[in-house]
Amino acid sequence: ARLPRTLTRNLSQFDGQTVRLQGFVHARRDLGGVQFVVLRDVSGITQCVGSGLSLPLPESSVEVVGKVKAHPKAPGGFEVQVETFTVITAAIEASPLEIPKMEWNVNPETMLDYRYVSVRGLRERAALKVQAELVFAFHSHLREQGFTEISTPKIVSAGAEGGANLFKLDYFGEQAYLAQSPQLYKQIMVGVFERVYEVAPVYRAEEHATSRHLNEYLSLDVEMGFIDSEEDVMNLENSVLTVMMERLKTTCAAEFALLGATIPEVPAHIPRIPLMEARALVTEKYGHAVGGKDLDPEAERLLCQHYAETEGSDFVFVTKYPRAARPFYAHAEINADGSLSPDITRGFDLLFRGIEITSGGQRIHDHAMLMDSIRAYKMNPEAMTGYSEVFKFGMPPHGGFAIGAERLTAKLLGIANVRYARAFPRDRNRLTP
Ligand code: AMO
Repeated sequence: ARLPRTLTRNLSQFDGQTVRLQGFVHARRDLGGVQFVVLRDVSGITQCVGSGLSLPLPESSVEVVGKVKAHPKAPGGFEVQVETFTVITAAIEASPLEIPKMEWNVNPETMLDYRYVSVRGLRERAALKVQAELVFAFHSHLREQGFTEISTPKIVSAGAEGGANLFKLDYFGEQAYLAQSPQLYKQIMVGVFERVYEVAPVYRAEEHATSRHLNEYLSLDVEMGFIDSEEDVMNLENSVLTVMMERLKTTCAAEFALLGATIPEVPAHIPRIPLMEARALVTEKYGHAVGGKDLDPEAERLLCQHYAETEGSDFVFVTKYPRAARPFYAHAEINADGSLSPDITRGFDLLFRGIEITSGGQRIHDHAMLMDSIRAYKMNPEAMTGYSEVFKFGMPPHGGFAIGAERLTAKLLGIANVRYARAFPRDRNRLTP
């Protein structure tokens, strides 16, 4: 009978026994009398040693049957002494990139030009594995908390976040757009399931090339009904992040070791600071004059430095955003006397290791208030009826947030550009592969 396939990761359980491995030729060396093949499978790499082997080109897929032997110098501490070596599918030409030699900072454009093979690199796939585990934990914790997964349209008739960064699309002669966010639909779905989430790509026509912007990114969206305030939403994000980091500890230790990165501790209560205080702190402590109405990238970096140094936290919530820096659906701050603030909202951002990874907040749920806001933002109320009408039908107080998956992944692993936290990034100059 044919031996079952063994993953390279499990070799230590088979010391002295014969195993069957399948994978790709990661590297190879022919010393004449003896040949070495480093075999890469989904779980890691293993050195295989044989004699009289005719070695196929790197990246060929192969099968090795042989005996496992402890070998302190081999990756993983074991090697396989080849008995039979079978080429499953031979590579028909040399790979344009030498997979074992790749680094993110080596020739980045070439890496992306040949992304269909460069994603096979150990570091490259480690980032994608970490992201997959983050998404898994996001699903599992939210399901446990009574959330239902939804799927909202990515072809839409209007933008949710305003601004000019909408991709236009011809929809059978009608003007349509690619969704910037599931925002309006996730709010509507609170009326159905009360607690909802979505994991899906969204689209932003950002013209500029920065290390934090993609034109297509994975948005981890949450919306939750029957809240008291945005504090409930921040508490939920606090616990989601805790579960996500715990998941990484049990599933991605090797990936973090490979990249020399550390999994952060999520404080039981992530520090929270109102935006205006954050701006003042950065100016007073670091002498940085903050431009605009929000935090600029340098202010985000300095604020994170402050909380890392003073509270040992890699995370900080910036709360109570001014109206001028928030979209029309943001709920106004409710003053102590019950009146609504004209210029402060219940919107927040979450910063992590120097950059914004989340926006969120409480939303307007009162129909009249919503219509006022739509008009105040100079939006066309007629174009919004597919959304605004539902607020005539008992929408409860609600709020939510969205995490940019690539930003979180990149910051966790110390990857300098979000493009390398996505398998096939779309940026200003890149539509293939
Ligand atoms: P916002 O527009 O702030 O909020 O986006 C939420 C998060 O998405 C990530 N992000 C990006 N990542 C990569 N490339 C981009 N171009 C990009 N733009 C944004 C960031 C950001 O924090 N509807 C609200 C969310 C909500 O309130 O629920 C929204 O979309 O990590």
